[in-house]
Amino acid sequence: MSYLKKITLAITAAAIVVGFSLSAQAKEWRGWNIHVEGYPNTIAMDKFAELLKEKSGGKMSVKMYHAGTLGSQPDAIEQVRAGALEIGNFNLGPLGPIVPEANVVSLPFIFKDTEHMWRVLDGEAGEIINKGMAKFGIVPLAWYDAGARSFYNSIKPITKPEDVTGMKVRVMNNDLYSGMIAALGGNPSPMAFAEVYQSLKTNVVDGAENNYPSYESTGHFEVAKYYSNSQHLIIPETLCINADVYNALSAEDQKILKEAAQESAMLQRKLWKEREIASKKKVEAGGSTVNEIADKSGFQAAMKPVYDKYLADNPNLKSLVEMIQNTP
Ligand code: GTR
Repeated sequence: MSYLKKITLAITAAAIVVGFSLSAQAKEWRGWNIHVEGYPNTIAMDKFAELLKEKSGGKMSVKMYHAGTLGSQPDAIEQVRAGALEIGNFNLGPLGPIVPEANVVSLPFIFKDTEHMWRVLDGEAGEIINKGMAKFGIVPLAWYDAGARSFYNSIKPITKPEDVTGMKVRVMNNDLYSGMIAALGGNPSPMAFAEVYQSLKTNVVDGAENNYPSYESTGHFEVAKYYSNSQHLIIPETLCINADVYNALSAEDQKILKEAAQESAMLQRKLWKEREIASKKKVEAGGSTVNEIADKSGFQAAMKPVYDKYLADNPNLKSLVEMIQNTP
């Protein structure tokens, strides 16, 4: 073989190898997260990215954008649905207005406690919620813990429903939450997470509601000192992917993806339990007054209009509500 022919062959072979590996290498996905460094979800999402790369031998990879740098949660949900972003860690609260099945978890007091929520999500009701999300372009991969949400404000401890009367309370964008505050006689103020600190500080709102880790990590405890353990909402969060991206993967890659997500969720749930305790300690040390509400029955009874509205809007989901209520 002539020298020239050898060179030509070598170049052709190299080009084939380069071309092959380029086509086999998928583009790097982008993942949205609202939480800051050190938050359980942030650590767990980074773990997910690491596991995904490792388990797929670099074939699947995702770069995480934390602290809401890619925009607000409602916007990010739309972006994942449209495929402008591939991965997200979403609270089911802001997903609810899009996916009626997923909105069931935003009915106040629907879960008895976090363990009850896991039993529901692992059962038939969880399947219905999953399918609901898939219909709207989002495939859930694993569930993250977000504890229970309680009220906090800058005026006084809340012990009974009437204490909320007249208060301006920030809620996430979801009519069920606005209905919940209105049912207690308060003024709901839907607003993005990133705006809450300033709004509390400047008394644009009197209060808000969230779990201990978010009350602490955002610094809300510095500007709204009364945290009242109403635990009116227990909302799970999903680590999820755009449906088209998911459906284009091989069965083997889908399995790897789910495994990485499940492992990250196990880590998140462990870190969550630790962070709940640490955050409570931190806000108390920072001067917050925490009060328990031994009898929540008044708050629960006041939620009837919220349930009535949800069922009137979604008569087909009555059985889902009952299924959750009847899950032991
Ligand atoms: C947090 C939750 C966020 C966001 C936030 C909020 O607990 O993890 O995804 O929903 O609450 O209140 O907007």
